[in-house]
Amino acid sequence: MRPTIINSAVAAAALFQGASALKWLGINLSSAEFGQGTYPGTWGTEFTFPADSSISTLIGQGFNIFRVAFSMERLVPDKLTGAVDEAYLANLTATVNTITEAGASAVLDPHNFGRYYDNIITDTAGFGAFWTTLATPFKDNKLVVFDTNNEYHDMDQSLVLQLNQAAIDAIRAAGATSQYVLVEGNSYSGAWTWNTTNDNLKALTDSADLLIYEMHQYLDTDGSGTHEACVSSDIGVQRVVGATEWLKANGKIGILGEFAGGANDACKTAVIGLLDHLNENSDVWQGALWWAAGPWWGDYMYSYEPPSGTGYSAYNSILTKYVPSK
Ligand SMILES: *[C@@H]1O[C@H](CO)[C@@H](O)[C@H](O)[C@H]1NC(C)=O
Ligand SMILES: *[C@@H]1O[C@H](CO)[C@@H](O)[C@H](O)[C@H]1NC(C)=O
Ligand SMILES: CC(=O)N[C@H]1CO[C@H](CO)[C@@H](O)[C@@H]1O
Repeated sequence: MRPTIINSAVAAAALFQGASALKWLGINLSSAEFGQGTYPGTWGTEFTFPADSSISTLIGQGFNIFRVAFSMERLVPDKLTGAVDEAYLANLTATVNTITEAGASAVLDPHNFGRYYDNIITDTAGFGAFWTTLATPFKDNKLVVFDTNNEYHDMDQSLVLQLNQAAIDAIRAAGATSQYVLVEGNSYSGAWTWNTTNDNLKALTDSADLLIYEMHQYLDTDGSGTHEACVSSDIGVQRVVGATEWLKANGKIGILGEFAGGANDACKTAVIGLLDHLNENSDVWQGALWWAAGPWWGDYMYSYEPPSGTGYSAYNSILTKYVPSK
């Protein structure tokens, strides 16, 4: 670790005074969706579930929302309208309960990119049926948040609207009427292209009026989150201002469901700028979630797994400045 870098980042973060205005600050928990393409795969080999001890560590630091990635193919192996795999659901439920019993919110994230067994989901009724199956066991847990799907991409834009709407309607019909629903957009739900790509999603309706637009944003050159370097030290703000304006113009609420930066000075400054911007615009931004913790990330550049993940080591002193006050 290079102390000068840490110190400059902390000094910049210290410009932010007072309590965070964000409702949520949290971490993605990624592992139950590992082994993509190998279904169902074997627990302990292709996939595993997040470690309760890591969740407790992060909650102890003030993080209050966790996005739990899992795979639709493991939850509902036969077909969208089929029955759940009870063992996988039990493990998912155990992770959710660890989070919510500690008072934090748990986002159920079918990490499927709008696809099921690699085929774009076009059966909107079947997608609704999947959501009836998933929402029903969680309908009474108010700290559960439903995320319709991770990162739709390369899909017909009206299909993305219809899939989101089918999910919302099924969740509400299942009796889950007091939980938030996160909708995602096409083009990997990117904040930087939201205002041009996903403008049609402003037409989504929710009988419970608890919709939040979930966008993702990485700060590397192609916005993919696959490079350690960030484009510039103010790229965080640059990439989300258009989305902030879109939310305001359309009277919508947003959450940054995935973001990250490499363990370097430019990225740290960009992340601080990004979080400051979200915090200053907390009338439309509810929070943000780092990508990602999980037991199997190893030396992955963004790993937020305590106690020694690269992202955790580099960013925890920054992110904890933005956790909501209790
Ligand atoms: C669920 O977790 C247990 C360990 O707690 C493991 O033995 C089992 O194989 C898991 N099953 C699935 C389907 O995830
Ligand atoms: C969309 O957002 C970008 C920034 O992300 C901004 O430069 C552009 O002017 C916006 N376009 C519209 C149509 O609002
Ligand atoms: C940016 C990033 O890490 N994206 C990952 C999201 O999760 C899937 C599945 O775990 C990975 O394949 C992506 O690379």
